[in-house]
Amino acid sequence: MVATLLGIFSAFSKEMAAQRERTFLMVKPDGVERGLVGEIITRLEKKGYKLVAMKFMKAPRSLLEKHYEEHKGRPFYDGLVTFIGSGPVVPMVWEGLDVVETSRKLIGATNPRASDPGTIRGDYGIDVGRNIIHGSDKVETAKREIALWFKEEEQTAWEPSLEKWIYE
Ligand code: DAT
Ligand code: MG
Repeated sequence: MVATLLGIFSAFSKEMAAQRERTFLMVKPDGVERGLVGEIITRLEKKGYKLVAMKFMKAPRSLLEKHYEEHKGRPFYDGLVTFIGSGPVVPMVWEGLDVVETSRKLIGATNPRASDPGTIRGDYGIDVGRNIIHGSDKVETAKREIALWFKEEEQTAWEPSLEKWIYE
């Protein structure tokens, strides 16, 4: 009986762990210049998400063109790619239950003027072209973006000791 219950619990835990998807988040050059890297990481850590990978780098244009390929042809595309390549960025991979959708809520709407107060863009931004942070919009997009920015071996598997206080 106990063994059966443990078995069910273990299967359930594994299922929960499997649902802990990953997303790609990146502090943009304006966020770096404005000293918001620490604040942004703090918000994600305090929420309970797990940091899996992080870099500090100036991104080559070829990488940014791939990253933003869905926007190719839009009027803001060239300016966007040039701006994101103009200074250092902090690309990161974060993991957690429903992290893709929920981190987008923490980030706020694309236009910071339409972002709710309490969100990163709502608290720190004004202009759509200076909206501080990027976040993947879907699980599929996250997979593509993570693979674009990080090698498999740069994504660190670890079990934070606080997990049992974050997940039931
Ligand atoms: P998001 O970053 O919220 O996913 P998006 O994918 O539609 O938004 O656009 C990518 C980035 O391009 C966005 O963060 C800022 C810039 N951008 C979007 N729409 C814009 C516009 N109308 N004018 C200037 N920049 C824009
Ligand atoms: Mg987007």
